[in-house]
Amino acid sequence: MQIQSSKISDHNQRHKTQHNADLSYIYDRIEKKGLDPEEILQKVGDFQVAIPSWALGTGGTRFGRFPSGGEPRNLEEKIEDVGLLHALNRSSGAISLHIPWDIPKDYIAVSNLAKSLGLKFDAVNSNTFQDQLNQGLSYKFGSLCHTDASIRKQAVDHNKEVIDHGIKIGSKSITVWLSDGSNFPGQQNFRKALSHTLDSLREIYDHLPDDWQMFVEYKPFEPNFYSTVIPDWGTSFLLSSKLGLKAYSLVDLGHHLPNTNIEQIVATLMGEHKLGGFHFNDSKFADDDLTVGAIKPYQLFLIFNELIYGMEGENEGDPPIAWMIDASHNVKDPLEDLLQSVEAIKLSYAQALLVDRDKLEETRENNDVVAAQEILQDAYRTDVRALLTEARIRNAAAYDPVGLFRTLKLRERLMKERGSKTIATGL
Ligand code: RM4
Ligand code: MN
Ligand code: MN
Repeated sequence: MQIQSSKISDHNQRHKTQHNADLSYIYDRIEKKGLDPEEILQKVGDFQVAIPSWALGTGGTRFGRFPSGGEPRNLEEKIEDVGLLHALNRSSGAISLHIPWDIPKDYIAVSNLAKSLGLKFDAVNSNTFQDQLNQGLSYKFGSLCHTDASIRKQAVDHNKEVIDHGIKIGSKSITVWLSDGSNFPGQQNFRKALSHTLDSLREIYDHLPDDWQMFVEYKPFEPNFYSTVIPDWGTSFLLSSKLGLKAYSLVDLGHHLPNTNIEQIVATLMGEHKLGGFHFNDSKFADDDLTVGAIKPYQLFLIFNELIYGMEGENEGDPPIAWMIDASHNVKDPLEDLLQSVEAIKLSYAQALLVDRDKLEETRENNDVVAAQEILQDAYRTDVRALLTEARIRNAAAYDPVGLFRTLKLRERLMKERGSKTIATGL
């Protein structure tokens, strides 16, 4: 299913007067700050966030799942869903596949479908946290870290296959997230587990084409609760440094214990030129996978403040960071939730672009704590929504993506087309 472009332009036309009034406010604010609104608009319009193929269906917890209908039944329909998002916001121009949940059957057909919707293929993801039907050996006690060399080999081979699938669709990176770890003290030899993991990752790394990157994701707990083999940014950094120039750390916002200073982690990794991937979500506790910006929008702004400091400074020559949403939608419509997440990411990005960096540095040099806070909060409290809207309108996307999704009854149409009992593969 696709949206007719006239539906979008009619919708935009209806909101034109209101939008123009809102836009003049923000243009004024930006100019008063001595910045160029057009330049900021361009950056905001260009910012693209990949959508994971596993976030298009309803997520669940171990207690249950409440699908709302019309979920994509196969990879093609997942790509079509991301196409809908991208048509509405022109900011979700990539999809990230999880293997084996989404193995393309016909690479050319899948590539052509994506291209026709303006989509690229982002990082491919391997899965050694579940046992698949017909799989020889079990990952119950780990994969790349396993005590048994034949299980490690099976997991390494799977990652190599994931790279091979990615090559065929034009991906340029693989994300490795491991659930490996232990549930009880004494269960695992920490040092052996880490060293097996490094050796296994080395074999996968050797399989990477020259123009590929590997992202090493970390997570402090779940599904293992006593220890995980790659629990934190430091361990991820250690591994990516040992692996080589094509390996980077990946920050998933939900993979931190409560109150961790994630912006500082971002600053440190960027200082080492080792931040390669980013998974956005929000949380109250840890890997809650909630809508981006739903709970801690100021933290997201502070993270963007560090990202921009790097991207517009010493990290300018680094490969672009792979931005992705990694969220789950237990009670919301997945597509509406994703639209909200993309909006929240771009709002924080735009607000952080408004920070007067020279002045901020000056206040820091002078240890003027109050003035430093004023500068950050002045940017954070600026209402930049009309700027995002303007960027969308210029890119032929919708004035109000969620509003139009509802007016056009897209979910109802998807339910009619696909049925109300469909369940997408994923978690
Ligand atoms: C993990 C992690 C990975 C994602 C899986 C589905 O918690 O965030 O990035 O691949 O979930
Ligand atoms: Mn993640
Ligand atoms: Mn996660």
